[in-house]
Amino acid sequence: MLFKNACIENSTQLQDFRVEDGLFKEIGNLTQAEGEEVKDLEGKLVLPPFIESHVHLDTCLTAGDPVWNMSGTLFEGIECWSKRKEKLNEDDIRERVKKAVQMYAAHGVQFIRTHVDVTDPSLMAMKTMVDLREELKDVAEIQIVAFPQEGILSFPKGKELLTEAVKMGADAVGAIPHFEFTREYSVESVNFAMELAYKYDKLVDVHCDEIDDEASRGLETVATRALELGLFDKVTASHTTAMHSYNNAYVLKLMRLLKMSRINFVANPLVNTHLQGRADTYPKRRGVTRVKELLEAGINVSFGHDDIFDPWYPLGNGNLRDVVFMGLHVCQLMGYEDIMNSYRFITHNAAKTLHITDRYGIEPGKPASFVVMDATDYYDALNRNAKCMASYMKGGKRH
Ligand code: 17E
Ligand code: FE2
Repeated sequence: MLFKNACIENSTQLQDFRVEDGLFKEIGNLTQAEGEEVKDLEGKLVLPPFIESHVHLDTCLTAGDPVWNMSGTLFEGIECWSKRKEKLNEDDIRERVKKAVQMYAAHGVQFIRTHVDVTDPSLMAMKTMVDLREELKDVAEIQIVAFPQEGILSFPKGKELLTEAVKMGADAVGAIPHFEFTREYSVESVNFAMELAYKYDKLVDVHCDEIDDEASRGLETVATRALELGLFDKVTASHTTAMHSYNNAYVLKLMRLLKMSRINFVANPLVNTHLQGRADTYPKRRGVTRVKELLEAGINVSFGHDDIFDPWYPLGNGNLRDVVFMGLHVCQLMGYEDIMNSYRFITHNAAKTLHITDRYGIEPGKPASFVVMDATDYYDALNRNAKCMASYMKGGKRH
């Protein structure tokens, strides 16, 4: 099939591309072969599919059930979730996850990395998500992080539950060092998670320093272990909001290690502008990590939604445009090129985070997965909150 007149990733000239056997065959100025089906895209923007690099699908669509998070803190969110967790059953998880994944799909998202809480002796959410990953594979490719929400060392049998979740088929191992009872537990939890990932050949994605405490230093341990174990870009540090509050002298030193470690970062601008700074009077910190500085240092950063309507975030509809929009404001990335290229936070940069670059991107030989936006370029798409007109996965139209 031949697609004509596409603005591929903000290209100034319109291009055509051919899809054959589910792959991009060629890109350029192409002529219709005999009997070939043609679709004229009339200058619309074509991007590789959007990628949600950080969300909690198991908690989605539970805001207010059984209680609302009144303080807006991470910690009250964890308490609210702990109450909701008692009521979890398979049907409940299935229904909510399917709904959330469909919401994402309608906005052109085809890849989702979800954290799944494994501080639950039944591992109900983990089991169900492993099934759903397979069931929903034609809607979105789901990656599962075994996430110890209430700690590895600070939760009964935390190590065993995390190990069991990895054996059940998690794609990545998580940790939450800033939530552990002590600094010693915090370091040990990161070591444990990363050695587990190394042993079972898994990716790593740590909820790292999601707190306004400038003394929260989980990140240096994550980066050091990524380097020493040779895990490098298989490792991601999510949130890292404490970095917003670190002193500049420490960041200067830290940057060297971060570059050497080659780890990825995920910022969650919607959720962390909401959750952070809650213990401040005025001025109130925004608490989003140092995105601009990380990018300038050549470090990969993607943006995630983190939550859709749950104890940590009471809004959200699966449209990653809103994540980018907030991220650009809060990180002060509002130059022309910054805005034009900002789709990269939810496409190419996120593909690096998910470690899927081998099968991602609009290039001959790669799976023909792409979205068509009702816009002339991404600046226009972002500004007008343009609709996703179509989403093709491996050559097939999904939406
Ligand atoms: N759990 C957590 O520890 N941090 C978050 N931002 C969310 C869940 C959403
Ligand atoms: Fe999160």
